[in-house]
Amino acid sequence: MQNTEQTLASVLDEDGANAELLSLIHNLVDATEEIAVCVNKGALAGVLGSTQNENVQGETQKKLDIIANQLIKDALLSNEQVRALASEEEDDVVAGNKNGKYVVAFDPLDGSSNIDVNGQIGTIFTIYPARNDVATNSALQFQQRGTQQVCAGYVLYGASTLLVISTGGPTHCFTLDTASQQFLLTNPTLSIPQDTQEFSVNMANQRFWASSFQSYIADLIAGETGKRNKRFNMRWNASMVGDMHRVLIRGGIFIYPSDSRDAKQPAKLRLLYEANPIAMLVENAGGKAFNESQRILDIEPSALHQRVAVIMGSANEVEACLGYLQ
Ligand code: P6P
Repeated sequence: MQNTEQTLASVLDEDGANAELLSLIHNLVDATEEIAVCVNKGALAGVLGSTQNENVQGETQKKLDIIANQLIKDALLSNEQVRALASEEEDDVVAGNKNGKYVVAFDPLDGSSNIDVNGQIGTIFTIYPARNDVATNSALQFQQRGTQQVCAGYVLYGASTLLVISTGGPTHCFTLDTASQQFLLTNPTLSIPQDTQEFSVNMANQRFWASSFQSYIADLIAGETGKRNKRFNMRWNASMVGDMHRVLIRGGIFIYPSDSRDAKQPAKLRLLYEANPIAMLVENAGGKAFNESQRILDIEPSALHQRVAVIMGSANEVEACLGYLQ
């Protein structure tokens, strides 16, 4: 049984993480502590605002996107166990050590539109075993189902800096103790309530959704006056890490459905470094994580930056939503 205030190394060691994986996680987490310092300084560190560059996603890069990406890349490439890395901010895979045992993908700063307004932002990461049947820097290193992840986690930068992580066992939550600069265990086993009265969706896209999904949301809004017979509340932080942390702590359903705004790109969130790692954390906390037809962790990836619809959170509410779509 893990106790609060245990260190990250001690908890993950008890979960069975080997020394190489632990060393990799430590390098990654150390980089997020440096990012937390930049985030906390904000304007005083000159890290707010945008650059003139666009990333592979076609999004304008914020200064902090680039800083966070570079800090994590440097930390990972210093570890001999990293075969390759992939980032939301990098067009292609970056080669590491050809004998490394693991590959790492990350969204260095999820929720970037919140940076300049002091909103919720976070780093999402995922670790897979390296593939020996493809080249070190091949995108095929990451063409693995989410069920193959050996570690998934996020760091949420906010009033407290939190690390939520799983290496296959329970989903743990750690809080950064700024005095010792260590993440200390504050919730050994996150557990998502099976039912909820709180949904999370960007209502501004309502007219672009499929009619079946519009019906589902309409029934949530109808509350006790409609077929759901209970009142619902809504939250939307424009940061998957922020919204999903709330779901992991008190339940809820978070949805980014496909929509008709861009026929070439009906979904928004990225499978590799957003949906899959969060789906692992959700399932290991007793929740469910689907796209509009299948379990996210079972999706066979086809492209490095592919996007996917996301329906995740309280198991019974995810099932209720899927009932409208199928
Ligand atoms: P919208 C952030 O850009 C992100 O990838 C997720 O973190 C967040 O849930 C979503 O996009 C917000 O999208 O369309 O509401 O700005």
